[in-house]
Amino acid sequence: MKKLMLAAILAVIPVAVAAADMELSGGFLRASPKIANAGAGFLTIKNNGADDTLIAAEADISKTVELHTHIMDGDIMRMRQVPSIAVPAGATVALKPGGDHVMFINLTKALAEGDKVPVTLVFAKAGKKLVELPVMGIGAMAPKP
Ligand SMILES: [Cu+2]
Repeated sequence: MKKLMLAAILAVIPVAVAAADMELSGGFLRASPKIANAGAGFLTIKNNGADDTLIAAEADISKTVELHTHIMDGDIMRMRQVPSIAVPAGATVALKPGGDHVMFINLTKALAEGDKVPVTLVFAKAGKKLVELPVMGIGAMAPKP
């Protein structure tokens, strides 16, 4: 019986290791200068595990949280919602100004510089990852060193 239980515990460990394989760094959040009452979140995702996909993000600072990218429409850069963001095995994917980002629409809280906003990233395989994004001023391009 003890051996059986040990086997059951060991069988669970690889899942826990895989869950730790998403390294989230360099995150920050800023109010959007273009859309009133919205904010954008950025961070770097390093995937040490298998091919994965970021499929959603959750936070309690806005009514809606979407995954966005930027596209060029003639000379104008526009934001567009995307259903998911690919995070291939071994890749480092940067969500950054001008590129992919997490969009917070219809903010329910005022974002003050220096606040930390808990954001849950939902990956298809790695599951939910909680990250705290520090709030930066409008137009900030990178987190404070
Ligand atoms: Cu956006």
